[in-house]
Amino acid sequence: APTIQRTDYAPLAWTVRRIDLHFALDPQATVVTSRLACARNPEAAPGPLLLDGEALETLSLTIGGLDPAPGAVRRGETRIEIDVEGDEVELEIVTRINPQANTTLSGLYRSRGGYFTQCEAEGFRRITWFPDRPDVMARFSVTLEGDKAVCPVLLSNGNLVEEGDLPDGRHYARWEDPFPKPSYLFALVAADLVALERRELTASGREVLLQVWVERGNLDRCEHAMESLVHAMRWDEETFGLELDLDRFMIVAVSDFNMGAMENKGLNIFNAKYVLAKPDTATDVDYEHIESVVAHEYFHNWTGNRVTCRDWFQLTLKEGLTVFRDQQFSADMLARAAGAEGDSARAVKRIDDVRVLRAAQFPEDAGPMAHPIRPERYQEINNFYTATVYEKGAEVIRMLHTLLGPEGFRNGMDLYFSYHDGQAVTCDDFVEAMSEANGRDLDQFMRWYAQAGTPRVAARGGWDAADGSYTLTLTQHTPPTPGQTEKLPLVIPVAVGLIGPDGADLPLQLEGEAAPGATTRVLELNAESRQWRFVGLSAEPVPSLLRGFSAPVILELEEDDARLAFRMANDSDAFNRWDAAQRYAERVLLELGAAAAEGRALGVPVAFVEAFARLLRDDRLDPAFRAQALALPGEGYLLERMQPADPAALRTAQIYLGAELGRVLAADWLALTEGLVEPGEYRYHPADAGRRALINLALRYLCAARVPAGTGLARRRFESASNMTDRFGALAALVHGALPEAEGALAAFYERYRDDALVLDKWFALQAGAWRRDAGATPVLERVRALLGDPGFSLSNPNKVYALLGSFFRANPGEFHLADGSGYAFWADQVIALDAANPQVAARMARALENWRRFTPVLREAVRPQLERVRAAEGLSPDVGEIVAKALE
Ligand code: HT7
Ligand code: ZN
Repeated sequence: APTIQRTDYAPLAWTVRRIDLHFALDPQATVVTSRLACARNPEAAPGPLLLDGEALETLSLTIGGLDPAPGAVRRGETRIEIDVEGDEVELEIVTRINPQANTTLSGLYRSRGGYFTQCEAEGFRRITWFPDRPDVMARFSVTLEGDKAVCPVLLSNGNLVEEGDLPDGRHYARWEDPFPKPSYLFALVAADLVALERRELTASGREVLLQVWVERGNLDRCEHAMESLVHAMRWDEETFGLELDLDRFMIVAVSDFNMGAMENKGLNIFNAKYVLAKPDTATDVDYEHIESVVAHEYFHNWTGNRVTCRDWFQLTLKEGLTVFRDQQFSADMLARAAGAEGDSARAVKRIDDVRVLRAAQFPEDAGPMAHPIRPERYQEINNFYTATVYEKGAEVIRMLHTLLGPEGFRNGMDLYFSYHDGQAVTCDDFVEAMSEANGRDLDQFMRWYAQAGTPRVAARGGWDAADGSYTLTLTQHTPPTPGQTEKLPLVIPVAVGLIGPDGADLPLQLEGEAAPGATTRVLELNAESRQWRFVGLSAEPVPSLLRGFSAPVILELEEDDARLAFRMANDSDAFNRWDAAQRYAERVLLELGAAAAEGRALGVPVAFVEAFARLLRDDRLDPAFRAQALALPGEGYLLERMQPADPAALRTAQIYLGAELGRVLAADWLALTEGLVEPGEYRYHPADAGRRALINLALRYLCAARVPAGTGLARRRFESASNMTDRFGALAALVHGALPEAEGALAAFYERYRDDALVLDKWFALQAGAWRRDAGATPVLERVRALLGDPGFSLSNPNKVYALLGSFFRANPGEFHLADGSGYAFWADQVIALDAANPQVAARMARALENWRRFTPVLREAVRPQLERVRAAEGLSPDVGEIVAKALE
C-alpha cells in the first residue's frame, strides 16, 4: 500500500456543499442514490473533481442531469476524476452495495437483523462515491426506505423532518442535519429497537430529547448510560460553557462493532458493551467505562464535530483533547461522589489513567510502531487509532492545562472555538489559540506533536548541610525511535515536592525568592539539563518528583528501598505514594524474574513485605486507593522493563510474589475482608466500588496462597453474590489461583449466562487470561483453541475476538509466549483467518507481537517465521501488512 505523508496535504479543487442521500435498504442489494451539489474551492489549485469509492457497484452517474461528455470522467477502482467547467455542478450517482456481505464492519453493514454504519475513518466511500476526507464539510439530507417489519426504526443524523408508509410493507423517514459535517460523521441505523427517552433543558433553556436505543429486552440496562449522558451534558456546560446544539441526541447500541463507540453527529453508535449495564451483568468497572465512553463521545460534539480535523494526521486534535476532557470529567464525577475523600478519588482516577498509558502506550513508543502523537506518515489510517494518539495525546493536552492553569486553558479553549467553529483545522491551530489566549510562546512545546518516544528524565539531588540548600538537577533524554534518531529537548512540567524527615511536606523556597511558598510546584524543564536550588531547609529532604504524573515521561531517580518505603508511607501526593509502591514492587519482581530465569532460589525481601503490610493495614486510606496501591504492576509494563523480556520467568516471579504476600499476610487479608463494611444492596457508587475492589483483591491474594479460609470465602461469595462485581471477582480469584473449585464455578457461570453475549465475553476473557495453571493442567493455549468451537464464540464478532484471542495474545504473556512457538503458530493462523473478514480487527491482533525483538533469543527464533508467514499470506490486507512489515523491518 502507498505511504501517505503529512506534508503532502493540499486542499481539494472541488468541495461538496450539499448531499441528498436516498437509501433503498435491502440485505444484499441496497441502492444508494446520492445527489451532490459541488463547488469549486477558491483556495485550491484548479483541478478535476475527485471522488473516493471502495467495493461499490456503480449503476449510473450523471452531471447536471446529463450523461457525461466523452472523456470527462475517468474511473478507477477507488477513484473517479471528473473534468468540470464552471464553478458549480450537480452530480447524481447511483450505487449498489451489499450490507449482508460486509464483514469489515466499515461502511454499511448488518448486525443482528439491523443495518448500521461506521464511517470513521474512511467508511463512507464504501457507501457511495464522495470526496471522503474530513476537510470536505457538507449539509446532509438523508432518506431511508426499508422493510417495516425488519427495521421499524429508521434513524440518521440531525432532525426527523418526514416519515410515512410505503407500499409492500415498506416505510421511510427523512432526516436533515442542520450542521455541515465531514462524511466520517454520517450515520444511519435501521433496526428493530426500542428507546429509553428523557427530556432535558440545556443551560440556555432549550428542551432537548435524549434517546438510548437498544434491542427489545435490554431496556432495563440503559439507565446508567442515560444518567451518564445527562452528567456529561451538565459538565460540559459548567466546565467549558459548551451546550448541546441539537434538538435530539441519540445513542444506539450495536453488538458488532470494531471499536468502543462513534461520535456521529447527533447519532452516536456504541458497542453494546459501553451502553448496557445492570447489577447482575455488569461490574463496577463496566459502569465506570460506560460513564467515560458516553461522556467521551458526547464531548466530541464540540471537540471533533463542531471543530474537526483538516486531515487524519491531525487525529489527536480531537482524540487527545477529548480523552483529556473525559478524564477530567470522570475525575470530577468521582470526586463529587467521594465528598471529603475527593482528592483521593481523583488520585485513583489518575492512577488508572497512568496504568493504561504505561501498559499500552509506553511499549508502543518503544517499538516499531512508535510515532509522534501527530504521525508523519501512514499506510493505513485505521492502524493509527493508537494509545499514542489517544492517551499520550491526552497527556500532552494535560501538560498544557498544567502549564497554563485551568483558567488559562479555558481561555484558550474559548478562543479556539471563537476562531474555528465550523472549520476543519490542525493541531497548530489549537496550540496557537492556547498561545494567543495566554500570551505565551508555545513553539518549543509543539515538539511534543512531532517527536516519538518516551522521554527519560534523570533526577539528581545534592544536599548542602552547611547552608541548608538542596539542589535538584533534572536532565532529559529521548531515545531514538524508528526513522527519528535526533531528539530535541522538550518542555516538561515536573511537579515537585520536598518531604521532611518527619514525613511532612516542606514549604518550597527557590534561591532568590523572598519567602517559602506552596509545598508542590511545577518546574519547567525546557533544556537538556537544568538546576534548581531550594533554600531555607533544616534537614536533608526526600524529593517527591513528577507528582500527579505531571508529564508522560520515565523518571529515573536513584532511590534505595528505605526511601521508597518512606515515600510509600508518607508522600502527601497520593499518586506518588502509589508510584513508590509500584517502583518497589517492580524492583522486587524484576529481581525475582532474573532469579527465576537463572534457576536461582526465590525469596521476598522482608522490608518489602513490611512496607506492603503497612499500606494493607492502614485503614485510614480510602479502600479504592488501597486496592490500587496493593495491586502489583502490570505484566506488559514489567516486560518492557525486563532485559531481555522473559514472560515465563516473569510469570513465575509474579505467581511466587502473589502467593507469598497472600500467605505471609493471610490474617491481614482475612481481617480486611471482615472489617470492611459491606455495601448493602448494589448501587454503582465509587465508595462502594472501592470496597468491592479491595475485597476482590484480598480474595486474589488469599486464593493465590490457597489459604483455606480465603478459598472458602471466594467460593461462598461466588455462590451468593448479589451482583456481577462480587460474582466475577470471586470467580477470577478461583481461576487465577488455579483452585480445584474453579472448573465447577466456570461451568455454573456459563450455565447462568449462556444467552448473555456481553457476560460470556467475561467468561472467555477470564479463561484466556488465566494466570496460573498447575502441572498436568490443560495449557491455556489448548483451552483457547477449544473455546473457538464454543457455541457462544464467533470469529466475526469483534467483542468475542478481543475477549478470547485479545486476552490470550495481549493479556497473558506468560502462557502465550511458549518456547516451542506453538502460541505463535496459533497467532498466525488466527490473524490470517481474521484478516480475510475484518482487517481492522486482524491488525489489532497482529500488533500483539510487534515488540518481539525484546524477547529472549529462543522466543525471537520462534516468532520470526510466523511473522514471515503472515507477511506472505495471500491477499493480506494493507492493515495487517503495515503492522507485520514494520515488525520485521
Ligand atoms: N472517533 C471514534 C473512532 C472510531 C473508529 C475508528 C476506526 C474504525 C472504527 C471506529 N469506531 C470508532 C471513536 C472515538 O474515539 O470516540
Ligand atoms: Zn474519540
